[in-house]
Amino acid sequence: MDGKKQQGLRDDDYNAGTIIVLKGLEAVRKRPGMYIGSTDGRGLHHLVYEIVDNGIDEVMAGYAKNVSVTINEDGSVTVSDDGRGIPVGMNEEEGKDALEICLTDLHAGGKFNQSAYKVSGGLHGVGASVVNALSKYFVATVEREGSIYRQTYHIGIPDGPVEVIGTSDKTGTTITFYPDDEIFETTVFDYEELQYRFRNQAFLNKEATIFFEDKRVGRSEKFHYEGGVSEFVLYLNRSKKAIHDPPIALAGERYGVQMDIALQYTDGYNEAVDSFVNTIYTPEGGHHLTGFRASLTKTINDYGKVNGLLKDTTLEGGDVREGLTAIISIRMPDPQFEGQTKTKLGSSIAQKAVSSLMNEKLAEYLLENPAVAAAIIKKSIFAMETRKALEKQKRTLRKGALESNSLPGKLADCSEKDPAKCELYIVEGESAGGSAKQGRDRAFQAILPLRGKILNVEKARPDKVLDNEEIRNLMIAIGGGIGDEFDVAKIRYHNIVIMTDADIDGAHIGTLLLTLFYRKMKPLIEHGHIFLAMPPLYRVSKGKKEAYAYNEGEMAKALEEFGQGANVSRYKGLGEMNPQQLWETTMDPETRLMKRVEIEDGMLADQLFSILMGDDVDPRREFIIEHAHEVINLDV
Ligand code: 0RA
Repeated sequence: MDGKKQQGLRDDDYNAGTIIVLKGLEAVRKRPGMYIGSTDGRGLHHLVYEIVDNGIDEVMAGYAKNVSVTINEDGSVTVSDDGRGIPVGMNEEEGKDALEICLTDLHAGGKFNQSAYKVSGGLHGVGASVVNALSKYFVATVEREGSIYRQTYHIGIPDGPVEVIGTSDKTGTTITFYPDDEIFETTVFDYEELQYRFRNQAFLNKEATIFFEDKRVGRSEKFHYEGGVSEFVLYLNRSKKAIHDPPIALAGERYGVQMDIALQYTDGYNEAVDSFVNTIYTPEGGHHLTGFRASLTKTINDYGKVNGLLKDTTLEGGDVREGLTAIISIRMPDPQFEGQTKTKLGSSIAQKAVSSLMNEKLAEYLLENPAVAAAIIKKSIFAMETRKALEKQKRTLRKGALESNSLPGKLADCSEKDPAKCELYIVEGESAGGSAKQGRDRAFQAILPLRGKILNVEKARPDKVLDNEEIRNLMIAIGGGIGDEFDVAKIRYHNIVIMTDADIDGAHIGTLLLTLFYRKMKPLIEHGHIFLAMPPLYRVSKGKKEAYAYNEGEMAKALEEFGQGANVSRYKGLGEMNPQQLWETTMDPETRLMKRVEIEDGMLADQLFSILMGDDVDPRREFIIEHAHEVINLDV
């Protein structure tokens, strides 16, 4: 540790406890990724979530009602709650104020706060001390026991002892922090990102009111939803047509697990079932989701059989989940997480609890609401019939394709056979397709030109999807099948590149393709096989000198380099490039730019596709143009 990092420490502070704390802070600053995931924008926003989660914990424990978050004009963030206030007062054992211990000792959180259903300290919950260590400046203010206490820190090290700065008859905690720009790639907070998180948290904690203000732009809003998870489901269905209203709400406690479940069927074909444990999103599911699914299938089948609505048929899980939007929110002590991203609930008691509650309460609901029950069963039977029609269609197609061993006529395949080395370019338009065929390296690059726009699968009945020739060609060329049984191990290309014009139609075609991949071949995206080609936007030239620019900055730089008399032309479409240019700028692995499509948040991606593609696409063009960047990257 250098001298600067020890600022604010007096010699007599330098006891064994201090050394441990300094070691801890040093570890956090050395490997911030270990504590907050990353040091990019994501990690930056994580700092806010850590602090807000502490406030939400106070709400969940029944001590607070309000949490307010402000992005200050100088870019710092202030989080305030009206909970009990972080404990203050000398801790004899450690020889330090409890407040200081809470905010500097990595392991202090749990020692002081024993609340049962904690968010913080849970999955990624690393506590306020990590935020402190990664902040160039951090101020904690506590109102408690009649006084206002304050302590300030630099990179986690106290500037001095806890001070009393006034009196107060309230309780609560206020923290302001300035993320350290030596640690983070960016320190600029994104309003939409924070807004999305706070809104979800408010839906999941109906007792909480979250105030959010951005002083940089003078924008503010309040999140408070008395309706809790039911209101969450209504919100998720805001651009869809529900077949019953209000949502079905099931709540209760079993085996020490508190459950809040809401479900509503729509006339669409997608399933949007999202689950949470102690308000932590569990995109990988786990035992709570398993219990939900099993009980939903069983309860609906039982009801249908007993009431003569289902004769000699059994509905499958997928049939009863078609068009379903649901939120499963459970709270339990000490949940265990597993899975690739540690977002899968591994506590098996949750399955017992959820299925027990559902078996009882959903059956009861169906009995009391026969019209809704009949509508759900009718919809599920229809889903079963379309599923069977689709299976038959796939069998015929497979037989046909296998027997003739034929790939689509329009596909210009590559000679390489190892999928890991192969690339498929999906190209907008026959003419750009022609250029790509001439310009490509045929050893490993295949070209599939698309004629016009593919079907919007968001709106289409599942058994109509394969009636679309372009989608059939795509499916056969890619080779992994489509829908539930899509098998990523069978794909013929590991890089699948969408190459469209940089205009409105191009953005639209790109979005239609992404919708197809997201809804019908999701593992392609999850395994990182989908890319967007990034053709240059400009060509800068002077005499024989020329350069391609992929953005405005590069264009300006080239202009400066070439000096007076340089020309700029804007590429509007792929068709403006000859095969050689297309290869050099967009297809040559040595020089091209590509973006990998990633799903950061499945729940958000679902909303994005349902809103963008759910209704007539035309009125949404403007939205697509405005948000082309986010839409295409799926990481709004
Ligand atoms: C430890 C113990 C107690 C409360 C808290 C921590 C606490 C931490 C934060 C962080 C942000 N807001 C917070 N509010 C409370 C319980 C103290 C008691 O028993 O009075």
